[in-house]
Amino acid sequence: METSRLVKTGFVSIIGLPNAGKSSFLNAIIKDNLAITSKKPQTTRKNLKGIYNDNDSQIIFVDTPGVHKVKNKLDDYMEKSISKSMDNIDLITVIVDVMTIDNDNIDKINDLLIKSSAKKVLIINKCDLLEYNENDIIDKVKIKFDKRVLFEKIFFVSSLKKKNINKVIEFIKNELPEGHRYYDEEYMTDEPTKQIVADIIRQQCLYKLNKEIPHGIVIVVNKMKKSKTKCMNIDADIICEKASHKSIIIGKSGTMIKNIGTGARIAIEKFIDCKVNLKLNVIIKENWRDENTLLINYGFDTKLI
Ligand SMILES: Nc1nc2c(ncn2[C@@H]2O[C@H](COP(=O)(O)OP(=O)(O)OP(=O)(O)O)[C@@H](O)[C@H]2O)c(=O)[nH]1
Ligand SMILES: [Mg+2]
Repeated sequence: METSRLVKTGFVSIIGLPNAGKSSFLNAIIKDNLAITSKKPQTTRKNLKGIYNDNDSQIIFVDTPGVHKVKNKLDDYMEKSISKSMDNIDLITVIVDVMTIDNDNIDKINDLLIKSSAKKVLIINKCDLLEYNENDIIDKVKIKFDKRVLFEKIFFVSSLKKKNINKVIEFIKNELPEGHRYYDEEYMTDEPTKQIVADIIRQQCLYKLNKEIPHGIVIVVNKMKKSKTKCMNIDADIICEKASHKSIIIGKSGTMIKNIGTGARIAIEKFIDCKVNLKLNVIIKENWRDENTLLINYGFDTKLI
């Protein structure tokens, strides 16, 4: 593909409540497993760019954390990330979960949308989960949004089954201005591989650990180095908040940490297409979600959003 030619290009933010399927929507567009997803809310903690390329467009999608109540400084970082994703943006996609829309509280999303002059598209997600009548759903959804929030278009989508994703892309493309590509075409994200690896390990923690434990976990990848045999040696810390959490993460005779390690190793190998040797250490840092210095060390620096 030629890079100097003018194409349709721009930035598109993906916002919504936790668990609505924002990261799954990004993955459906870019690549399975670029963004981690899970059944647990607050899976995404940082904005993540996914770069869509084809012959006549480059669309930079920005996946964001779910809009939720701020209880600590990490939540505050997440909230600021959502607002930042809407600065200088060409279009906002708002994702709602068709299964929960009746009970969802979207006041905060309304506040964010009212403030933004960007074009807006509503994505009703998880449509594979029920038989539906489009007009009934649109009526239900419309009463949730403030009258000042106007959507250019509403789509019924299944991110999991990739239903109607192409229609969304085609629509967005037509809404974007012409310009030069912002990124080389081989890039699907500007996120460092180390951060994606850290997220893959955290995804295994979200899958395998219960209750509040995964929410208090952060992963730091200390080392990622290819050996002479072309195996990637990765050394990472699983940081948790309490001694009791550490024992659960390690598990009886180390079974849980082994389980997390195996799942993470397989997923990392798939992502980087290379054999992996993964070493995990469990470390306790009480209250890290409220400590500025620790948050900065772990990559949650509000100045860098
Ligand atoms: N059946 C079905 N499940 C979906 C669909 N999209 C997402 N999910 C599931 O919904 C859950 C949440 O998906 P995520 O993509 O992690 O949601 P999110 O909005 O990014 O969540 P946060 O990062 O926590 O804000 C996961 O278990 C997904 O597999 C869909 O189209 N159909
Ligand atoms: Mg997410």
